[in-house]
Amino acid sequence: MSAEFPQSQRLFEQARSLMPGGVNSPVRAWQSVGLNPRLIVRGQGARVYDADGCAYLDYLASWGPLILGHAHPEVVAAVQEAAAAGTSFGASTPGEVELARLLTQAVPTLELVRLVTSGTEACMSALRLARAATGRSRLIKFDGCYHGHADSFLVAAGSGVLTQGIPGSPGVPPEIAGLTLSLPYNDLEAVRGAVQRYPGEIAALIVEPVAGNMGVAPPQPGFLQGLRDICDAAGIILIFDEVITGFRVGWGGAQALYAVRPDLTCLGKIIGGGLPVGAYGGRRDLMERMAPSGPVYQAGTLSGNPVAVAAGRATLAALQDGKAYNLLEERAAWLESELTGLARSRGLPLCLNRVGSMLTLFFTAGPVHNLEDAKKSDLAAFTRFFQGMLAQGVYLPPSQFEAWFISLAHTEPDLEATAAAARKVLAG
Ligand code: HOZ
Repeated sequence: MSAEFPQSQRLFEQARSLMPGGVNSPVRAWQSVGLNPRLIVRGQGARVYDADGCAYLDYLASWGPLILGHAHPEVVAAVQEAAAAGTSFGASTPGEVELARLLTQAVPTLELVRLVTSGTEACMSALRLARAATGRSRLIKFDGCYHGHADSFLVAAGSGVLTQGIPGSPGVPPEIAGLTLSLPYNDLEAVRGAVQRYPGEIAALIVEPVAGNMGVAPPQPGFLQGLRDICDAAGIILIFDEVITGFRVGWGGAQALYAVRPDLTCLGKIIGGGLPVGAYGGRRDLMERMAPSGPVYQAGTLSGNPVAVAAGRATLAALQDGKAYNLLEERAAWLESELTGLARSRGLPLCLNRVGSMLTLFFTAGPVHNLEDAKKSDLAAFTRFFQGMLAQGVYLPPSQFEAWFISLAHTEPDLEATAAAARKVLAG
């Protein structure tokens, strides 16, 4: 590690002696970008500050939740007020009812919703419900999509699993992994083939309606509706994992943007405003199978935690006025056109995929429609870019296979500074 960052160095050395790899989630270790991580002590607006006092324009946004930026005053005030009234009761609170109301109004397919504490829990629970409702065991997912770290999903998964080059995970029994069929994203023929191969055996199909964990790969026209049609014909429960896209690509999520109705939806990230909240919900007849209305069990001491729920409500309130998504679109489109213009003028083999305020600059000429395409990226070139941008004060996700997130706190001058940094780094 560079001696220029002595505090991060000292703290990370301590961390390594205390936690596996020095981190509490593998993607934070920066292993694939040839550096040790900077430890972050503070965030404000579009910036984070490391332990050595350096400021960075932040496009990680805590991996997606911080659509308002760091320490947004209304979120901070809501958290302070909720914490002062008691941090956890293990009993129902009015705030949970309000968040559930907001979610069900914003996402009409959520006829009933259950709050949990993470996206992993949301996806794991939705899958259990689909298996219970259908009496079937198999699952279809897509290569490079990531639905949290529950056993059934760690098959050809994206995000940190992909970044680390681990195809699955030791500890997942082969009997469980064998029930998961992982197929190429955006390939309806592959889905039809799998459904024909296992008639009456597939409980659920789970998809990120905009893939974000192999880097951003938008659904091709007709892909999501095609999945809906296949699931309808075969009695398969269609689950949209909107943990990233929910309230990111628009109010109502990707299902509103693409006008396709899943049976179940998983949420997380933005709905907790930077605190731990997940949710799953959907068709009433399915959700009523969950305990205590029905026999399918799922529970949590901190589910619907009052402080986390307060952060989520404050975040959604700030997004609700309709202007927020126009502004995000405008700013993200500007950055896209600067970066693609730069690539074109320099003749660089780059491909930028963007949906709303989530984007990835792939170091390949593209197009990138699926994991195989994403893997054509020049990872050494990405690493040089990541390191160069960091040196220019721009903090990107430390992997080619992740999404950058633009927040409402990113001002026009911030984006201009980002484009200027990219110009400099790509020229070098
Ligand atoms: N979904 C996040 C990355 N794409 C997960 C972050 C983590 O694993 O810590």
